[in-house]
Amino acid sequence: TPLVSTEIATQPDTWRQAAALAPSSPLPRRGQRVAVVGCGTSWFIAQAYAARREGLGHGVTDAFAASEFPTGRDYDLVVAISRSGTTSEVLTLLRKLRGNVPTLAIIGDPDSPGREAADEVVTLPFADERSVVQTRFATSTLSLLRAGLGEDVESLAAAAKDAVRWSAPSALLERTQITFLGRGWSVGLAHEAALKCREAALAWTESYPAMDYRHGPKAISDENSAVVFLGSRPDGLVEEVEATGALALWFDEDPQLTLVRCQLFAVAYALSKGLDPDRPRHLTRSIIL
Ligand code: F1P
Repeated sequence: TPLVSTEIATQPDTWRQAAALAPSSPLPRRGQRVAVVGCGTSWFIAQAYAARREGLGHGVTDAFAASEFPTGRDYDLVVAISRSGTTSEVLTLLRKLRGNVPTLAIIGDPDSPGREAADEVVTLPFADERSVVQTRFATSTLSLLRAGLGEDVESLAAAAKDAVRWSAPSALLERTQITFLGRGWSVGLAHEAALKCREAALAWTESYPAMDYRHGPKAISDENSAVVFLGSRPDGLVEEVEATGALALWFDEDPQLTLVRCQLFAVAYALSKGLDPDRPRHLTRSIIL
């Protein structure tokens, strides 16, 4: 069994543990202007949280790739997400912000330099993975942050039972091009789902806000494609996807659960191609420049 499969399966538990830290953690407070940064998976989780926090009326929340943070903007708090706590762009940004803007780092490895680089730190060592590919650290970070918004992570973890046992249908595994679509806070999760399949299965995947699919991406769609929706699907879009010959898939559930299904799909897709999902080509656990 690949390591990543075990890490995916333990998710409901690591979500609970992460959410339990929320009351005692220095998370963004209602009304604060917040920026959230990260690289790769951590950036996509930042995007999802930013849209969720703002959507729930907790205040202006922006997300940036750590390398592209617009210094000079006025934020009350910058939250950096990094499993390794060693990613260069994240550490460089935190050190640059020191003394100018309060910072909080959410990291997996408590002994990493990320701990000293930020003013405040929350560590989730129980969610850290041995795989290069991130799964439960990402969703556990999101669970911590969602708990900080007053969301019911306990119910979400209980509802994850079906998602963690899901097997991707063979009709999906047979497709060679997969597009993930989201709306609102699930756009970031769609990007993360697409990245998972690129990393684990070296697959051709794309991801967009669902409405934007019509504005160009649709041109590549045919009977070799599949389109997976995370979150609600705009009226008529499923029919439009199916008319191209592509397979359309969606689930009536919290999009964080659909992300778990996408992680499982990425692993199954890798195995079906004879690839080792624990050892993606050209990748390392973190990028240190
Ligand atoms: C960020 C990251 C991962 C990616 C790859 C390289 O790491 O971009 O998301 O999958 O392994 O590193 P981190 O800053 O969260 O440790």
